[in-house]
Formats: sequence, structure tokens, C-alpha cells
Amino acid sequence: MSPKSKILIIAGSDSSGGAGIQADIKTVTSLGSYAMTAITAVTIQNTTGVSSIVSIKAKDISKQIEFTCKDIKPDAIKIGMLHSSKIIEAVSNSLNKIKINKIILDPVMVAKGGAKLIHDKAIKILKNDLMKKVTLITPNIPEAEILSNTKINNVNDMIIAAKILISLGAKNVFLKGGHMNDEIISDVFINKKEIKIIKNKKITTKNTHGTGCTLSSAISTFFSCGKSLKKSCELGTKYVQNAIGSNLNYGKGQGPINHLNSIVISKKYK
Ligand code: PXL
Repeated sequence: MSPKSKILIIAGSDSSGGAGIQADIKTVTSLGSYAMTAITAVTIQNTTGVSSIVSIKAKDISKQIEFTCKDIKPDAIKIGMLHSSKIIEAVSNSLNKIKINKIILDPVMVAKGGAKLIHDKAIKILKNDLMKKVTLITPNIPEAEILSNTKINNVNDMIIAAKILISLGAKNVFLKGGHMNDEIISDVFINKKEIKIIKNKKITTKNTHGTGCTLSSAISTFFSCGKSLKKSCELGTKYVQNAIGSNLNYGKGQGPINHLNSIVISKKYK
């Protein structure tokens, strides 16, 4: 097969392969599209936690975005880990120049193991500038609490927080409910015209590293291929559900999900 669309991923590298750029490339590829990258940081980590983070210079991130897009125009952009204010400003300026309409922002703040992946000052710029520029923002509950300045204890609180983000200028919000301790996960898709609650059964496992990155990349891929945003969110949750369900159990800590769950390899190479 040939790729169905082209996606530019702007995100950090996860050396353990379960989250970040690695999860993004695997997801985009497994769903049949072509992945390009602009790497924002290199994290040194395994399934037990983050050991350190090496930043990439803001101007080199901009160069990756602009030089790559000048040659191959992406159908959509997925944005993940943006470490500092300088980097967010640089990415925002580059987005102004390349003029791509479909942009999904995963406002990554904390890794599964608890390590902070963004400076506090940067959160302000993300909220006041970048959030308003993108097509969709995909916070989890702790991220939505910070961005909306509210406390979330139930689905109604999720709707209130998501509405606040819309009132602050976000065009579409997909608030992920996976942090709630319910048997059913409720995710909220919302914009000025509609609210849709997407429900899935919660799978109990410690191996959920990279679910957020994977979901936003899956949504970006479906959206880049022409599905509506709402449908892309629904299909994205299905892909992540299946990836969690096939439980690889790699590593001693919070292991990766199985990005390959959607593909069957039929060609034989000798
Ligand atoms: O899942 C958030 C995330 C995003 N980006 C990178 C990460 C992680 C979590 O570990 O390492 C690079």
C-alpha cells in the first residue's frame, strides 16, 4: 500500500520507544500514513522513569519544521512535548509561516512516572497563544485542571473545564477521562456547537505508557485522511483501547502499549 496522508509530528523523543515521537511514528505508520518529524527534546528514559532531558535549540526546531514542510507539505500536524516558552514561541512562529489548517495539540505536561516535561512559564504561553491557534487540543484531566484553573472530580466537571477552554479561545477540545477511577472511561469532545461523550471500558493494567501521545497521533491520522474531528476522536480511542488490550508487558515499570495491533504483515521477505 501507499500512505494515505502525510503528518508532521512536532514532539520529544522517548528512548524507551513507548511515548513521544516513537509512539507517534508507530501510530501514524500503523494507521497507514507517512510520518515526518521535528524533534523538540531528547528524553533519556525507560519504563521505570525519566533519567534526564536534553533540549533541542528553539531555532533548530523551527528549522526542522520549516525546511521539511517546504519540501513535503503535511496534511496535518501533531504537536506533543514542548519544553520551554522559547520553544513554544518558535513553534508558533513556524506554524504562522507554513500555514497548515489541521493541527492537533497534545498539551504534554507530566510523564506517566511523574516527571515534569514542561516549565511552568511555558504553560502560560501554551494557553494564551498556541491553544487558540490549533484545531484541537487533547488534555487529560490533570492538564485540563491546570489550563482551566478548575478541579475535576466527575464528567460534569470535565464538561465545565472543557467549556472554559472553548471560552478561552480553543476551537475544539477532547478532554480525556482516563485518570478517573471509573469502570467506564468517559472522554468529552466539545466545541461551540456540540458536546459528545465517548465511552469505553477501562482496561486495568500498569502498561499504559504513551497512551496520550498515541491517541493524539491516531486522531491526527484519521483527521488528515478526511474524517471529521469528532469521528477521528472516536476512532482514535478505539485504536488506543485495542493497543492497551493487547498488553505487551515489556520492561519493569509502566510498559508500552502495542501500536502494531492494527496491522497484519502479509508480504514475505527472504
Ligand atoms: O506521554 C507524554 C510524553 C510525551 N513526550 C515524551 C514523553 C512522554 C512521556 O513519557 O517521554 C517525549
